[in-house]
Amino acid sequence: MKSLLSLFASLCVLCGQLSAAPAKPNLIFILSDDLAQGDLGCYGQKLIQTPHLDRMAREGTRYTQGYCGTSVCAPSRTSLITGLHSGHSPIRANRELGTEGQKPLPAGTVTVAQILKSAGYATACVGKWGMGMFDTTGSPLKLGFDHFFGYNCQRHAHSYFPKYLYRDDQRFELPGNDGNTKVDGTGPIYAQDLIADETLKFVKTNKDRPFFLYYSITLPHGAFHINDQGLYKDKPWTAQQKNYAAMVTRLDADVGRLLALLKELGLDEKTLVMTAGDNGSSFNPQSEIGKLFDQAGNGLRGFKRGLYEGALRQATIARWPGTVPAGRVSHEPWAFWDFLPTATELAGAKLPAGFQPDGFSLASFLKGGAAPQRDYFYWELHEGPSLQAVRFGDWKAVKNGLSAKTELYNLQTDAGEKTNLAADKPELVAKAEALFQSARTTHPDWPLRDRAPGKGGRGGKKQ
Ligand SMILES: [Ca+2]
Repeated sequence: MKSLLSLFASLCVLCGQLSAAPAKPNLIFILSDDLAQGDLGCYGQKLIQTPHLDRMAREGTRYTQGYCGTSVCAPSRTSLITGLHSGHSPIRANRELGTEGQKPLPAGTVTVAQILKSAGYATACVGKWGMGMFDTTGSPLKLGFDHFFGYNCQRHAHSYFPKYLYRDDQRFELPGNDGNTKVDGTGPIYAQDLIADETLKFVKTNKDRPFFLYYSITLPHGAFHINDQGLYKDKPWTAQQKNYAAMVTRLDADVGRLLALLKELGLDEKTLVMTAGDNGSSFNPQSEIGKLFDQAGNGLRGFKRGLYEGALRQATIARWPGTVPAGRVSHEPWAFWDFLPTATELAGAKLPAGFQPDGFSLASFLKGGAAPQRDYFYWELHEGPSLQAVRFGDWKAVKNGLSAKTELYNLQTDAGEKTNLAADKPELVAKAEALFQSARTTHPDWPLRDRAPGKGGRGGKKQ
């Protein structure tokens, strides 16, 4: 009997191995700057064409409650890379340094790239970095990336016709580009052409070994520069509206090129591709672009630099043929700080001793299982008044400044966060306020404030 059981156990192990996803799958995370759910056809957009991302959603799983790290660039990206939510992360707002670069990730920061590199992965960041110049502790080349290509600095990335980019830490010139970061930027070289080509080159070069590509595409963030308005040039829209639509369609096309290459190289079933925006829509619904395209979509409240759902829920899709279920739409929540533990598990890697991410591995969830259970999600942001938000179960609490009253919403019945139930649910407000204290570590750079120092209002740089 014992031997029969052991034979059965061995067969189960064998079956498991045969049906299992490949060991050390390639991992690609495509992070689009300021892309919102409402930009994509698969989330309801009618005017902007996104056929490749829509197909990716049909061939994979689309998530309606995938949350970003927090709702501006640098701290949101820090959560993605470090596995820490913004109550524990070293970067909790955009902070500009000098003429180029942002406040760097400190020495000793653990990153998903380091973990994957230690597991034998080739690693690259292509696009925009924004977490420290090359001569600082926050250089991508010191934090696990073998290769970097693109813009180091967020402000530099506002120009799509920059005067230069970086290959690793070496600057190279783009002659003839005007580097204008406002409007009407122009020049012979559209940076995204080079960035898209570099992603394809990296995949081709590393097709025979495991790789991690952090494709940090700068579109469709402003300035709204495009070298071809394409489908939209004859629309009865403003130039800015045409440019924005063309930028979204352009990033979609470049995702399509990458997916086509994976297929061509026979890598489809060996590669998990995930996409997201780094924060929700950057547009007030009454703005020129927001009014026409309704990026917040789905009736969600708020946008970039706030902590309502329209700022936090991302256009998140995962595709991995044969492993991630096709055509699934999941409404279960997860967040950027889950990516590091997910990648660690999928790669068969180990977390560094003593390092505890805030996130949970989504490996089973991605493959069709349930999302990990957790006590809460937490966000904070220090662009102006210190904002805090927490979600536990269906309840979401938001506090828009140190002295602000805590608001409470039931996301199950009120995803648009229209009805503040704080007065009716004092016990839940008390729970939220306890989490506003316990979910974060104090940090000298990020004290909770009603106003940013030296600012008259919301303050903070816009990225
Ligand atoms: Ca952004």
